[in-house]
Amino acid sequence: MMSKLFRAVILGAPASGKGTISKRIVDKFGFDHISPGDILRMNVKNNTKLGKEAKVYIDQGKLVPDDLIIKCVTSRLQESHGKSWMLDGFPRTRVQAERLAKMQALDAVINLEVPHEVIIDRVKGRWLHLPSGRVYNIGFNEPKVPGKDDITGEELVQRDDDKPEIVAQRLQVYEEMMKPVLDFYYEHNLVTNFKGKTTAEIWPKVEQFLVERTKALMAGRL
Ligand code: G5P
Ligand code: MG
Repeated sequence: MMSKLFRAVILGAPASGKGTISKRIVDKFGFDHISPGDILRMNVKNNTKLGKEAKVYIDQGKLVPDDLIIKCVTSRLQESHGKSWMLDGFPRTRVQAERLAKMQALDAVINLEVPHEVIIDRVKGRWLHLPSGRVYNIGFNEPKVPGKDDITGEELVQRDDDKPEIVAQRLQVYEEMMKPVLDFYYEHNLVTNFKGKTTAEIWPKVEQFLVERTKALMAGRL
């Protein structure tokens, strides 16, 4: 375990591989992985008040309102107290980025750049274990038993918002909303871009980057 804490966000279009890369970061570096999308989906499944409110937006491929998501992330960050963490898919608006900056200084912003045509192809084969957020894909990281999670053996599901028309809407929202967020982080000199068509191409670069950054943090150079 690291004695100094590392805090990062991982950004990228829908299905760019944030969850997949995050899982590898957790395995290699032991960071706490905080995915507001996963938290929202569990709330939808459990039909909570938050889930009922969020579902309306998620099903249309729209962002849930800032206040709702900020409240959700703030309370999850408190649980992460004392651990290095990475936030997956947050912030998605400038307001979210500014609120996060008030709560916590970041050490890195990892931005995944994957072409849209690759994304549209990928979501068709995505399968998800809802309680853990583990993702699979037909032809890439397939489950050992079709339709079942490797660890628990529980059912895998497909996401309602992975329908082609909703994915198109999510990509459009992403393009509109992310520019101000990235500009905010460029102003703070925090962004590192990782470009590629596959996780095999992107992951070694992210891994190398984090090895160097965490070393720099331990040496007091960050
Ligand atoms: P989410 O849950 O944050 P998105 O849209 O940002 O959703 P998503 O869809 O979860 O992102 P991802 O995590 O970037 O995608 O990608 P992934 O799941 O790891 O990989 C996609 C698929 O590709 C998987 O099946 C994986 O196995 C496969 N794959 C990975 N690498 C490869 C490869 O190399 N080759 C192949 N063939 N396949 C590969 O947000 C959902 C909704 O929640 C709300 C919004 O409504 C949002 O639409 N929300 C927020 N609203 C407001 N503010 C926020 N901050 C919000 N966060 C969530
Ligand atoms: Mg995800």
